Amino acid sequence: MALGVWLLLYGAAWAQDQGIETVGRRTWWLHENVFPATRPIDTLFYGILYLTCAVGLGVFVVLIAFLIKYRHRPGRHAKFVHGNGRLEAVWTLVPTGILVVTAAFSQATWSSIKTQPPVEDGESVVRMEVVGKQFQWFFHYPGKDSKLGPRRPELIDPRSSDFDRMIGLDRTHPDARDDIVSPTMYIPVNRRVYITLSSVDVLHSFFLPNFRVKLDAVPGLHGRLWINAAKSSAEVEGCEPDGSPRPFDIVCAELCGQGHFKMRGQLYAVSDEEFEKFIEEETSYLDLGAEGEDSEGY
Ligand SMILES: [Cu+2]
Repeated sequence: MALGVWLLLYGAAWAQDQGIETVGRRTWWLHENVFPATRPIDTLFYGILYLTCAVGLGVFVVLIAFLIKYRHRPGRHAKFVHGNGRLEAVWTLVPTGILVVTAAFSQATWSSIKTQPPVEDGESVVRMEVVGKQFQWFFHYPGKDSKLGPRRPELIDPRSSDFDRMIGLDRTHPDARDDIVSPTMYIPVNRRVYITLSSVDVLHSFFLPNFRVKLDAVPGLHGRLWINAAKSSAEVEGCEPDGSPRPFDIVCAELCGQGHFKMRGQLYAVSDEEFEKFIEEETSYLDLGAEGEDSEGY
């Protein structure tokens, strides 16, 4: 135990010396939650933590008290007990009740997070795709036509250094012409973001500690999740010495190969203006050609 704690602390100190950013280096506890819909997860976490701590402590106290009270003494004989019906009913019914209440609360929380809220008329939401690849995350935005272009497995080239080829985006399709593929995630604050999640190779798990959101990225399947940042990443994580905002962490939470440990990403939750600026800037790098000019339906 002591050795484990020492290794953990030593490892974290070593990583910071090497300039490797360690996940959660700003806290040893839960990251600040910026996704209001998932606050009940924190309530559940603390509720279960306090409850199990109380039960665990109680068991240890009773155990130690009984060890002392019924220790061996000369002339004392053990008594055979046939059981106690009332006691057995209590220790069966109380935990059952606690489990049923916890399960009901968990179920309600789970469905409220998993059910995607409908988009109201005139509401501006962000739709995007997140693609996992050994050992990097890619963020695919629809661009100005608001349509995500198709990706095709036969176009995937894992050895390419071109983002389009890495995720197999079909640039010949009209919907894909103005699409953006970025290795960094940007989202606007206080706007719902609907994410389609997939993988081009093995199982990954898209984990956003600040949002209490985690979903497996499964090759061949499309996972769906939604998030909403109530605070910008700069408000929570602060700024670098040069004044640029720090991002939220994106972590791969599924052992996906030798480079799993470095499969991290950055999520910048920014103002609407900064988000539009990101889209503008990324769009300006695209070679849209003459046909690109008529995609102004934004
Ligand atoms: Cu991974």
